[in-house]
Amino acid sequence: MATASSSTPPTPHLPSLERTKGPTGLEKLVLRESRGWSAEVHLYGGQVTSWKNDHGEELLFVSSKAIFKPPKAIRGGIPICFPQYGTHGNLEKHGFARNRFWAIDDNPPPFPVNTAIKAFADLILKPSEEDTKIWPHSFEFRLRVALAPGGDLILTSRIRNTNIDGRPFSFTFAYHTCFSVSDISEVRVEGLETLDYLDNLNAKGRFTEQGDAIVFEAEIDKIYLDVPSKVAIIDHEKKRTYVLRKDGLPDTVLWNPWDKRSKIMQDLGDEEYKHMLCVEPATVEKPITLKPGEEWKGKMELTAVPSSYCSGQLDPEKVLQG
Ligand code: TA6
Repeated sequence: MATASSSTPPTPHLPSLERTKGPTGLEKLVLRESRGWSAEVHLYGGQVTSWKNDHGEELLFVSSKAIFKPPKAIRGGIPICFPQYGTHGNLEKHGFARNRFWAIDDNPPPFPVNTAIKAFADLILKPSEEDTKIWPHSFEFRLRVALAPGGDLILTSRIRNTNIDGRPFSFTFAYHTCFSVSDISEVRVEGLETLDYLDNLNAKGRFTEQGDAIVFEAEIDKIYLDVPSKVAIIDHEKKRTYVLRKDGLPDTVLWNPWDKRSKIMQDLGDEEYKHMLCVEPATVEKPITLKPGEEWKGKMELTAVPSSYCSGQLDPEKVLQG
């Protein structure tokens, strides 16, 4: 069982970490912090599928048509794209980590200690023999999912090359984070202005973003490059701002399939694109290369705050500089 301190349970009845099963029998871990925030992570895909605030409101988008059954990856939440992001390589799209069963890591190597965090889970993925036929490398992928006091959701990935034949390997990676939004046409994203991006809808060509915050009026599938560590997603209608901080992940993908593509996706409702936005810290343009024994770390931290939004201006004190 993953470790979590239970000396001060968050409520008289609910433990800070619980192992349970979803409706289709897939195992998941439920994390709870003392003020009532919670998160869920499925062992299938090592995928976070829920993050709720202290009012019980879901902050991540998971499709009502999501298929919780292998080999399909779960549509929504935070799929892990590894060892390949998207179609940037010869492997299946987004690699195989998102449709493998991860194990609970009972004995993770030391982690920088934050004693305030009581609710966390450690998962591990090692390649099967079948996997090494697809990608001929040995690795240990450790994922820690933590719920900080106050509700921040923190994902830390540690990937180690365990090849014994001296060979390095290279990979690309993304936290394919799907946020729940009230109405995509009421959302804007700040922190990506003027950056270069690769446009998946335009033969992966390289372009430069305009100076304004990004708003959504059509399908978007862009990989922003060398993105500063903080991006804000402002949901006007919901009066909620998500702040995404990242470390070790230079790029950030923005994706919304819009109406036409939604209609051809089996596991997404026709109108659901209106209520989702994927903002995905990633390393795509420059793959990570690890020699045997080397480890890479990539971290994402999500905060959801009531928007202090006034006359079209995000309060910079509270969000991008906070
Ligand atoms: O990250 C954006 C993206 O690569 C898009 O191109 C889009 O197709 C999406 O991921 C979902 O991919 P999937 O394989 O889950 O259907």
